[in-house]
Amino acid sequence: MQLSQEQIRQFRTQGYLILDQLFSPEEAEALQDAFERDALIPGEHRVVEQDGGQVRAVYASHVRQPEFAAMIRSPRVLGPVRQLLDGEAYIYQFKVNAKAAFSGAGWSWHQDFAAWQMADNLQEPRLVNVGVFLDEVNEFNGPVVFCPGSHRDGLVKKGPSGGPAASEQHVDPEDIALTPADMTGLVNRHGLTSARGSAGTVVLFDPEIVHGSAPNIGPFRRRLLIVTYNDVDNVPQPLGEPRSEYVVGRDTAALETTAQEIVPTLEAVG
Ligand code: HL5
Ligand code: SIN
Ligand code: MN
Repeated sequence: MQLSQEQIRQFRTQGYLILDQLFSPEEAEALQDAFERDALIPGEHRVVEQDGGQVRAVYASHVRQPEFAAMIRSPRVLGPVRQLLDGEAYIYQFKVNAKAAFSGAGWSWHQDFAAWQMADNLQEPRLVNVGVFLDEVNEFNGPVVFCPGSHRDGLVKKGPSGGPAASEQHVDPEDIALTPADMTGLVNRHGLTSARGSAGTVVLFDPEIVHGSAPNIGPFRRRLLIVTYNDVDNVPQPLGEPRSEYVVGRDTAALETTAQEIVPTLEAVG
């Protein structure tokens, strides 16, 4: 699978690109089931909401669940990722942000690369985020909102801040949040748009695009998988101890595509 020149142009100018139903409803369902299984496994990689109740995010499911291992190596994903990176890719980060119905909290306005420059001393924004909608994303369940084209301005707050992150497990966007003053100028220049679609839809987005999302006040949960691919020539050079492997991948070898299906075929099962 390859992106057209027009799709590449759209990604470069807008900072995001929606691939409607890149995965089938059956594949989305298999990924939902894999997530439900994985979310039961306790550990540091599982982040709960501030009130201690529901699961907010689960990291690194691709090393535990075969459906995710197949998904991240799918030619449908790796093809476009390699095109956009113009190089070979490995997994920098894998997470599912699970916004529970009626209660899932929002994510502050931020730029991903600001976190990775600060926490991992990552040199270049040569990454691609692939957001996979495990559930339908609509206007009620807290879609990701983008400030389209904002990635072309680079980082709003330049240079590594070096400050310690407030969250211990991962850098929460709250720790690097853009201020209302930052956002006013950005929104005046670029406007806002949200990424919505049915389960199985994919949104590719730039590591420097300004984004955030509102709490889920609706009756529909919103499980959003985000896998971040990094260029193999851009491995982070942490100044101190590297962050835990569940949050920043250490297998920096170029990923190969797989023929493995997300939904196992009958022959494979039998
Ligand atoms: N949680 C990520 C990390 O690397 C950073 C955020 O959306 C990505 C800002 O700890
Ligand atoms: C993020 O940027 O990691 C959070 C976006 C979201 O899940 O709404
Ligand atoms: Mn983000």
